[in-house]
Amino acid sequence: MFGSLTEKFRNLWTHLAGQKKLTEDNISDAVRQVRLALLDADVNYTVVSDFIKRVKEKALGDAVIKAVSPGEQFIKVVHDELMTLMGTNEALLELNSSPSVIMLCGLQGSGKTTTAAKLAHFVKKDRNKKILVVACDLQRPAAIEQLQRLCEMVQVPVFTLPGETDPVHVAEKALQKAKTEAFDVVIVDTAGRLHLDADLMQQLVRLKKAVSPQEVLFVANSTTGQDAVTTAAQFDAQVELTGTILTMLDGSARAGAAISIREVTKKPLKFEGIGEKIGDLQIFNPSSMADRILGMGDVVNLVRRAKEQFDEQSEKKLEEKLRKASFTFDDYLQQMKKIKRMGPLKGLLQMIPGASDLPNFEKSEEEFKKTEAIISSMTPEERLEKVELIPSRRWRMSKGSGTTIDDVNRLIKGFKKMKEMLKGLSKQGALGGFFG
Ligand SMILES: Nc1nc2c(ncn2[C@@H]2O[C@H](COP(=O)(O)OP(=O)(O)O)[C@@H](O)[C@H]2O)c(=O)[nH]1
Ligand SMILES: [Mg+2]
Repeated sequence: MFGSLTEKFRNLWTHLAGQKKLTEDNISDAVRQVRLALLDADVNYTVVSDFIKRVKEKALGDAVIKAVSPGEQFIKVVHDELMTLMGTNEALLELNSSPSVIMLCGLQGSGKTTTAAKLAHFVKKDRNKKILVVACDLQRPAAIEQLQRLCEMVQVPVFTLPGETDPVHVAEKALQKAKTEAFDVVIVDTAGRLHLDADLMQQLVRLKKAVSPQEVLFVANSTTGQDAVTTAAQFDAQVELTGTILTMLDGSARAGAAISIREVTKKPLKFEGIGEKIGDLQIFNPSSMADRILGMGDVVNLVRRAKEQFDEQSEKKLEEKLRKASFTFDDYLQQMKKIKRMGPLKGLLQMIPGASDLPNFEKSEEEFKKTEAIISSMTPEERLEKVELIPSRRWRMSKGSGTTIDDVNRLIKGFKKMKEMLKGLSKQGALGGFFG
């Protein structure tokens, strides 16, 4: 997701791996890299300065744990501070009134209408509530239809007043209906403009007064970086937000918006939009986001699932092998088999740090079948890498397994990559958590 930032942090992690303890000297480079990476990701300058100050204080403080390597220690400090920056815990919706009103606001194209429908779907299935969505964007002719079309898919009714030009009037009538018909949650979609303007703000202030929402959520297009931050601050000043929903996090979004909006508005990040489909909305999780920013994959979840499948004994042996760099094709196949048993492959592989670099990531299921066939057609010496895998051997393997020479080459490359990756993890002590 955050390609360049992730890449930078990964280098930094490797860089600190050999250090004995954290000193002003040896972290200065890492600190500088973190600073640059964050600025590069379009994080607000003041936010970065404060962040760096806290990271330095903590990293050099007396809380350094003996049992972990300095590199890990440093990453943990950065991780924890990132988490703090993004709110530490998941922030849930306040839905205690009857009905509870959620008002969405933001610039045009930020994803309000889509998010209104996604949110309706989410609240409906997650909290089992009766929901009414209100079309208060009377600015664009197609806006109401768009909302109706989306809500139809999740079978949530949309309230409209054809011919009405004042959104406040629509909202008031909708609220009346919600009260008499015992709706639990009312979601109000509002109009946006391309830029902030006084008219729009006035309208939102009046709307808010009319429906007294429990939640006023700012919908932010995270690809707009600093602009989204400035806009968030201005919306907050006018209508007092209760939180933010970040949209477009599926693209090549930079982490800047996620980090800065929370810090600048001091309001929690509640959800993240990760696609155009109705189901593409999830609760914003600061820890998982910090993981993603640091390029660690979703290690927490992976470990939890891995633990159910991997038996300790054989993992100890594997770790030993990795340390001695005697990881063989047989081990590779075994690991692949275990990973395969763990569940939907793509999701799982994405959770492994660095695994997205493995070849043919998209076609993993198919690859496994070929992998199995190719390794089965290797001689014992070949599997133990006791002989060089020269072209004639590779050709024989492809014939024996009914695959192409390209498949064989790719497998050998993938094997080497995994071996390298696991060796790297093992050196950093990360395998203790990963397999332990
Ligand atoms: N990729 C992606 N597209 C989104 C997301 N949320 C909304 N969109 C798209 O962004 C465009 C604008 O969204 P819309 O809801 O109409 O924005 P509004 O003007 O604020 O109501 C639409 O084409 C949506 O499908 C998201 O999380 N990811
Ligand atoms: Mg809209």
